[in-house]
Amino acid sequence: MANPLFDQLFGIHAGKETPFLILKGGEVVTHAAFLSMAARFANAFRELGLQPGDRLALQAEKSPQALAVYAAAVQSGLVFLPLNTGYTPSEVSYFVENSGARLLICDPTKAEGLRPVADACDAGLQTLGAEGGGSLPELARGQSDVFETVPRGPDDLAAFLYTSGTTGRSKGAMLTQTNLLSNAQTLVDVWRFTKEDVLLHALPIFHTHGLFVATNVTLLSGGALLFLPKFDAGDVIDLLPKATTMMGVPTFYTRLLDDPRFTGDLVRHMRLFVSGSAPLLAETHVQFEKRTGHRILERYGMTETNMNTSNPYDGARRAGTVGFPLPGVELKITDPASGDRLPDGEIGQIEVRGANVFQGYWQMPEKTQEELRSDGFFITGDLGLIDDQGYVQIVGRNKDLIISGGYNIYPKEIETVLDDQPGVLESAVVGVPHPDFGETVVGFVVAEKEKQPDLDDISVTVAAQLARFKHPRKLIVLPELPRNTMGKVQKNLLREQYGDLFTA
Ligand code: MLC
Ligand code: AMP
Repeated sequence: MANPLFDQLFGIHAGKETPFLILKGGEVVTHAAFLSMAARFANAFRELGLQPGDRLALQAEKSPQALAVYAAAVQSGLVFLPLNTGYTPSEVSYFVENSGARLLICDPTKAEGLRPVADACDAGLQTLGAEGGGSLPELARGQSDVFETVPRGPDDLAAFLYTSGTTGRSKGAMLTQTNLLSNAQTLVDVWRFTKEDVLLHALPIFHTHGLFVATNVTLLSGGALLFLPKFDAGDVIDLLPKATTMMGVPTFYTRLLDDPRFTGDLVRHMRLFVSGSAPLLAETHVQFEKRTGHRILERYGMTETNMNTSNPYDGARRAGTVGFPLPGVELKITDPASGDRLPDGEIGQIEVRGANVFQGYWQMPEKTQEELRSDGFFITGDLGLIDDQGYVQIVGRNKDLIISGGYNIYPKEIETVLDDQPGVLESAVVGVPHPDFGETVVGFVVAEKEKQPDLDDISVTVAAQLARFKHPRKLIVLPELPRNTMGKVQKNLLREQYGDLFTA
């Protein structure tokens, strides 16, 4: 029996001395070297007692080794659970406990803080550093670089990606081999990836965009990644001459446009720029074309579904739209109240169905039922319409979500922390426009009677509990929150009133 995801992404490159990862300093990791590294990790996991189906959580800096942990997890039939490197131990604790992970791999600098987390959850703890050191590589060093791939079926789980929820509790989106593979195959086709492609990869590898879209598409087509540890405009500008394609969140493109070194000449040879994870402003689209002659291709996806729609490779890439449903993806606009399909041109909730759509949220049957219909349509929580030329436009969200620099932030999670602080009666968190991050977080607190909340103390507590990207960039004390007649907080009024805090 086979393991389709491993066989088609990784196995096909066995023994090839072709470049897979090209690092910032020019070092090359060939496909063969990468697969040897992955096999050693897989043998190490076996020695640690991991069994197929076990969850493996990884919170490590981006490196070839961290990517090889993904390959090793797939080869071993484990469920891979990548975690944002910004998460605090208390955030990581939830993911490890909720997923029942058997092993947590973290940066050596975080091991002390995470040891109690792993112990409390009865999980093993190994370390992996940004430069490839740590206890896991040490254990792997003594292992064979041959590993017999564990057989897996198309419906077996390959990954859990946690996505926050409106109730404040993150949900583990269960993704199968087919979910990942079918989407990667579609994207290779529609975006015309080949083994000649060199994709400039500056995204993190703990989210759908950097891990499944950029990496899987490159693996499947046999191309190479220019593998940068993070986005840095200077590094990207230095390396773009060596790339043929690039994928990024809108912040990447606005930061590049802000840099005078980013010129048309630098990228004339490029084949494709893709943007997603957050709305690309029409203005960015226009400026980018003016500067470079290239039209950014915007697409729309989600953790739960991988990619759903894309602007066309040939044909008009229209600013302010996310293009057409991908082959194999059905998309409809429905009335949020009745669930009935709405005619083209009308705004409603976006629902999608296809081999790309996840299996549900880990151990949350009610949440799964609320969002994943029995006929297979997933209610995305995004609001949109299909225009008269069939392009999908996202016009808003039916979920209380902020997207900052491509990271999703659920206000409820921050409100829960703010509400707990001394002197705070209640709070509300909203997203407001931000020139760099697209949106950013603002927190409003109402004081308890005759109390004065200490905003500095609150910031310190927030910092200890939540990842930096979730921290309110401004905290404001209000006498009361605006409410409608039903008593519901009118966040739209807060967004309107404070909408120009960062853009004025
Ligand atoms: C970093 N910071 C952020 C932040 N990223 N704050 C808010 N929002 C973010 N996204 C913090 C840093 O810790 C730092 O804190 C400060 O903000 C500014 O640092 P920076 O150096 O400017 O940050 P930087 O490292 O450059 O990160 C910005 C970024 C990065 C945009 C390059 O966030 C990024 O790579 N985003 C990509 C996210 C992504 O891959 N999303 C895909 C999700 S998948 P301090 O203390 O110094 O002020 C998905 C599905 C789909 O959505 O469709 O793709
Ligand atoms: P995540 O849960 O991190 O996968 O984020 C998914 C959400 O990002 C979607 O539900 C959308 O709200 C948003 N998103 C992704 N791509 C786009 C896009 N091109 N335009 C607007 N929003 C997007």
